[in-house]
Amino acid sequence: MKGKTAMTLRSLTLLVLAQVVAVGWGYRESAAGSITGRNATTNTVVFSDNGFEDDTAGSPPNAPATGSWTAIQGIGTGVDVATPFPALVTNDVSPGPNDGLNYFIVNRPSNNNSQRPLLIANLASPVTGSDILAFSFAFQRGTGSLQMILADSVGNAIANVTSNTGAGAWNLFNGAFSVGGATALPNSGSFWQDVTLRYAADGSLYELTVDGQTALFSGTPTSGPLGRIEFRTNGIGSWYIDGIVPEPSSIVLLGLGIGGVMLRSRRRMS
Ligand SMILES: [Ca+2]
Ligand SMILES: [Ca+2]
Repeated sequence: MKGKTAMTLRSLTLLVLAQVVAVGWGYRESAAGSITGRNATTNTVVFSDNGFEDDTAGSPPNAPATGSWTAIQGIGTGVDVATPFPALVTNDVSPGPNDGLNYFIVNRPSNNNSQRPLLIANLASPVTGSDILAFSFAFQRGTGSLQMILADSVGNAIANVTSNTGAGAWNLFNGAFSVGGATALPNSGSFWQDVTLRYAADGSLYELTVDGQTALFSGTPTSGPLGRIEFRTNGIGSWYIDGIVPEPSSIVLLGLGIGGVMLRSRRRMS
């Protein structure tokens, strides 16, 4: 009996390990790093890009799986063509991607608005009423500063998230830039960060999570239908966005969970 129990335990251990490997492997295969917008209330994906993996380096982004991209090389009056085009898919080894081979670089070469690039993630359908938008991406600030504007579908600003250079760099503002300010969220120009903005269209929620730390907006958020996210530049310099990598810890936990369920059902059977 003891021998049989030991053997069962050994085979179960192998089974659990196989599950961890199989589930981990399958998860990476099926869910590459992604930039994702989700209506968290209705559990509907409203934007999804695989982190530019099927794109051509040196070109503007191609169509994402859900929603659309708009890449513009200059905003404001006097829009002209900057050389090189300052918002492009890249596979440069420095600083390198967060996931896969490709990522996106936004470079503002001068303070002239004609060289102020703009990348817009247009949601497939607006998030309205009390529904919550959860928008996730990987970000590296590099030498630049980000102005991430949550707007309605035609660009009226509802919220502004900025990541400037220096300490206390992640700031939360309302649409008019009149309320809000610095958070204690971690920031660095030299590594990728996982960023999630969660915002309720009725203004009842406005929070930013960076590498697992969450900051709440300090004022009363602006309300309005959420239609797009504009990734703008503030000052001169480059920053980068890419897909978020699924966490290995959650993959292992998923594997262990399935192994545990099988262990329990085996015990019931014996
Ligand atoms: Ca990528
Ligand atoms: Ca693509």
